[in-house]
Amino acid sequence: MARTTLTRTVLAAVSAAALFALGACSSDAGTETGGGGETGGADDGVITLGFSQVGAESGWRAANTKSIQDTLTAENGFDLKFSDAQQKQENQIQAIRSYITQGVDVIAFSPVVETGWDAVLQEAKAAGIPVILTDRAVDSDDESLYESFIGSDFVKEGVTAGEWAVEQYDGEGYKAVELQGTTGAAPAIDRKEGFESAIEGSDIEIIDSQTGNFTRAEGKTVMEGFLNKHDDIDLVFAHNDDMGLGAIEAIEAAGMTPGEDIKIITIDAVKDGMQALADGKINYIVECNPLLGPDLADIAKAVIAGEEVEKRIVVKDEAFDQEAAKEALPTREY
Ligand code: GZL
Ligand code: ZN
Repeated sequence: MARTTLTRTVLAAVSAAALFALGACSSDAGTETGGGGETGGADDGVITLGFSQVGAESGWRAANTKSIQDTLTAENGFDLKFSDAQQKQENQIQAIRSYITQGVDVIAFSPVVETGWDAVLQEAKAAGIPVILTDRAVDSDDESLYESFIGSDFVKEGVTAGEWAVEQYDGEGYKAVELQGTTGAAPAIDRKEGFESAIEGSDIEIIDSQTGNFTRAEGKTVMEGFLNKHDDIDLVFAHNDDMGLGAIEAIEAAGMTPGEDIKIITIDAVKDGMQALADGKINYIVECNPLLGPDLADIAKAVIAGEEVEKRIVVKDEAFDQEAAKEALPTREY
């Protein structure tokens, strides 16, 4: 089981690669600006892009950062300015303001939480600097504040996780605990919503739920708390692999066998999570593809060239059980 359609990212990457090939030769020529000149910005054919990253909180984030830094390179026509906000919204707002002051051609960022962005995005709009959202969404009424949002459907990820749990465990009176992602973050809000909707009508009951802030350390601490409070936990639903890996440590420290005594379902499908799945310590992982660099480069070039871009690009995700993880591990990119 567990293979769904190819990711849209792959298709976008192909078109982006073709675009790069064109872009590279034209910037090598150093003469034509590929149309970037007349629409403002990137006059020398180089797109200066300011990126504000959430932080370095998880394996997913590291893979996402690598994809962006490996793709938005000088030879691909970019001058990338990159900042890490240590998961603090005020640091992201500060970084975006500094990119506005520097007069970059494009601003891109992954909003750590959904709300509180309208003011700084209005400032970018007033400065005539287009904004692209990657990974996480903002809850803003004014869609003119950004050109495009490239990211997975987090509600669908939660539904996929919940549907598998129902398929496997319904009818056994399972008691579940939930390790939530960062409070207020789109993936945390939406994965919770999706999972809860999928288990409705089943006899799986969520008896406790708390944020582990998407980190392994906090996932472990919260799971230790759950184990002290409850002696009837059958299932852990963790909003990302890293918190699931922390839960494994807590479960083993309590003398129990993860994946057997307590089942675990997580989301991301990064290497460490897939290894634990293949080793039988996790039971199911829904992928959240972090390789957003090619889509971002593709959209940034189109925006600078004054082309229409899709407002919402949904990155396709797969899902893996233990058998599928053993098959996929040898060739996984992240
Ligand atoms: C999801 C991303 C989440 C990952 C976590 O697109 O925002 O943040 O699921 C990461 O691993 O910390
Ligand atoms: Zn929302």
